[in-house]
Amino acid sequence: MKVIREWKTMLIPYEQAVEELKVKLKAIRNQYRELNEYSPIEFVTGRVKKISSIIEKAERRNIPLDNIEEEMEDIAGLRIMCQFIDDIYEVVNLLYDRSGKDFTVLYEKDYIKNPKESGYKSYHVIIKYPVQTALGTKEILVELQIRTLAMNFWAIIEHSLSYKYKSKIPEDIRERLRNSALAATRLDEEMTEISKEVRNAQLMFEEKSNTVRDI
Ligand code: 0O2
Repeated sequence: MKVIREWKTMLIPYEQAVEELKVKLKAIRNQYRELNEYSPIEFVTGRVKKISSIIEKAERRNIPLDNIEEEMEDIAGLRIMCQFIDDIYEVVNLLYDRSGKDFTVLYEKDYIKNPKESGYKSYHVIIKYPVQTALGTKEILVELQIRTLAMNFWAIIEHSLSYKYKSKIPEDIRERLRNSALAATRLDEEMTEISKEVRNAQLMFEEKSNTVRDI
């Protein structure tokens, strides 16, 4: 059984990984903005799982505490929020393009095409990230959750209700949450349609002004 001090020591490289990845992902967003280009990344957050949550999950998933670093992939987690569903896939491609450089993509879970029973939607990418420590390089697992603002809104509310009801949300509320997940999906789809219309209108406007200039 680990004592608190041992847990804290174990978690140091995880905190470092979260901080470094936040800087790297925010830098990608800023590069787009400096080039005056649309950024598929809206904002990034990150956290290291609380010790109590690690122990609770290890018990629930039957993971021996000695194996958690190999078997629990979300001790370090980052969330990448996007405006539109298409942006999520652009971010995923971006991660694959960088794979083998700063980090290595191990696998993914597409809860957008296959939502969870709760209604949860998000795209999870698990990476292996090398952290430079005083004792040498340590490779740790990091979970990147990529989602739209609407998916994030839903997940935050559902998560806090889950916490309040200690994961036993009453069936009527679960049903309403599933319905609100569908409403969030409709909102995302509608926003995508609107953005396409705006882009088409912009293209038509640019073509028109080019024709006027050519005359
Ligand atoms: P946190 O730190 O409180 O967010 P499991 O955790 O066993 O259900 P698994 O297979 O270990 O799932 O990993 P998975 O499916 O990738 O889920 C891990 C994380 O995804 C969760 O972390 C949540 O952040 C998010 N997630 C998954 N399902 C749901 C859901 O139904 N609702 C919400 N709001 N979030 C979900 P944790 O462990 O909850 O920790």
